[in-house]
Amino acid sequence: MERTSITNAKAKQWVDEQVALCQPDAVYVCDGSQAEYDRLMKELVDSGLGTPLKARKNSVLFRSDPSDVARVEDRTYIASQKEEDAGPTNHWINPDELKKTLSGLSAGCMKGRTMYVIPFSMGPVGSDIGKNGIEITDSAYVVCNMHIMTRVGTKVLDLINQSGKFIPCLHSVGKPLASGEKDLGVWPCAPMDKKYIAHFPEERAIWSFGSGYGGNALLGKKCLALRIASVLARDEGWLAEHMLILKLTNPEGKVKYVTGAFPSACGKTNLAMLIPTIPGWKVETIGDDIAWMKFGADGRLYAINPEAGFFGVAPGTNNESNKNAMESAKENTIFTNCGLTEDGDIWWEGIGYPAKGTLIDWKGNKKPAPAKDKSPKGEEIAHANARFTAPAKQCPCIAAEWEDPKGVPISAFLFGGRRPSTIPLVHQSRDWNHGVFLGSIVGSEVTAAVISDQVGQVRRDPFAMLPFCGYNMGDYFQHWLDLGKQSTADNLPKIFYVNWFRKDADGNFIWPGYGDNSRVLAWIFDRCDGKDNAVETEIGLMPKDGAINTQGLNVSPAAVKEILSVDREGWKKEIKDIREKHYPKFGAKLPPELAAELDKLEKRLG
Ligand code: GTP
Ligand code: SPV
Ligand code: MN
Repeated sequence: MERTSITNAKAKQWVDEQVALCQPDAVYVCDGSQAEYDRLMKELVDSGLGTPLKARKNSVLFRSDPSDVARVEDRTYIASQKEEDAGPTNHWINPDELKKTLSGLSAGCMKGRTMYVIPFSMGPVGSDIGKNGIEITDSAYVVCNMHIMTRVGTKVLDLINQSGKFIPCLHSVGKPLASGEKDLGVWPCAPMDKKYIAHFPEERAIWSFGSGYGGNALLGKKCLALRIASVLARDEGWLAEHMLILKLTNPEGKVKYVTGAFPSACGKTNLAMLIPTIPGWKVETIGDDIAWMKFGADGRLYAINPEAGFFGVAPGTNNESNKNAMESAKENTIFTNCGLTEDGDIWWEGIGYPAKGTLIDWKGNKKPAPAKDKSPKGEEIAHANARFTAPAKQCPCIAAEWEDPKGVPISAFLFGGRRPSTIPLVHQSRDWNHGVFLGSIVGSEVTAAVISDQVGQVRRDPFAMLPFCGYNMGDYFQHWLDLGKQSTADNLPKIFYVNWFRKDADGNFIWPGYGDNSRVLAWIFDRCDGKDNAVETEIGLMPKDGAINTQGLNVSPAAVKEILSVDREGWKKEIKDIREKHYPKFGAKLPPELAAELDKLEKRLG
């Protein structure tokens, strides 16, 4: 068994213990090289799990098991010592009990497989702000995805060997093989009631069993960079957030950096890469999903993107909506649960062109190409949560400073979600605490990014962190309020609430979104630049008449007016829902400042 490169006693002991428990046939320590990626990918193709795409250089399509297509929030646990520390929005199990269950499931779980040991860094290797982890997995698919999504390799292992500091992440698909048995092209995973995505916040450890998909299995992403990192951030006075980071340049060449927290599949990747429809403005990408932010010596918050790739939603992505994402996934990309065309390319609903001939859908069945680039519900060629895994460096609009370990100074935080009514296109908080209030009340229609019977229903998703906060959400609100006291109003980012998803009576989106969101970004930029472009309303600051550039916009002035006005009746219902159903969940942990903001809003609305 080759394990020579792990020399640190603590790391070696941890790996040895997992070998004894999981009983793999072989152990392999990853070096992060292209040769390693190519070799593992070839094995995945040879085993029938991956289909190389003739039409796309160095790219492979995977089809998962139909039960293993998205995050599983019902099977995701925060196993803190005390139940109260997981809080009302997380699933809690006693950590000793959960470890017992997981140990039982894991005994011999890697029989017939290779155990891969992946040393990885979230953030630029060796930077002060970065964190190192070791993911142990029995999935070569996970190794290849981790190569793209994180920084993997011997340099990271050297740092771990020197320091002994790493976040242990144990992953198994939970499908051991009998002697001579092979996967034979069938995606390995365990049944739903045996899946566990477990976090031990006090130990800073992660243990994931039974799923091979996305955030359940690529443990650097949601498990480490959000759930565990949010706990570190609380303890150390920083922020780990479900936020895109973009660089915005105005026609005069002035630059501001903006982050945005929207729930899963609500537009972060698209906003991070947008091509403005208003002349002279430019958007470049720093990150599309996660931001880690710390105060600099100047009192401003600096953000880094801990990831190295995009795990982006495929359906709806096309050359009109997000050309930069299409270009990012042009080659060297892993596609999961997309359709396959006769000429060996991927296809999905909303790709921007109809397919020809016969397709193979995400379940592996042959199907005639739909007449348009849409399919009837339930008959999709690509799964609604089909994804591409693409290296960030392939993005044409990646900002030059995207890997700067210092991070970029943030001028504005955006919160948002899919709200068909009530919430206007944009409004700004009156001050920091009001902004924290806005973050705390974010709601959104549940999307296919999670396996749930609530898809399509509006649920509260505070700060877009409902599935990702590793501790009590009431304490998390308090953490945000406390951070606001650590700097001055001038230095703190301004806070905005946006909504691209208002619908008309026929259920059509009123706002065209995508590139036209630049019109809102420009207003936000000017707000941060001290321009007199806002009016005070009951709910906060909103664009003055004419302050949003509507030149060339394909929306009627009446409709623009509607989404830029205060829906008083809608907001009254909103307040009632927050007061009766949302805030009571947090009990004594609800900071009084937020209850006070709710009272003030109600009073202003009269
Ligand atoms: P996660 O990776 O799950 O965290 O998602 P995300 O927040 O990055 O969402 P993404 O940008 O991938 O968008 C998800 C879906 O929303 C895609 O199908 C997009 O086409 C659609 N979408 C994104 N932006 C807009 C918009 O401005 N308007 C409308 N109507 N749809 C949008
Ligand atoms: C999300 O669900 O917010 C994602 C996809 O970004 S996953 O990595 O699967 O969590
Ligand atoms: Mn996400």
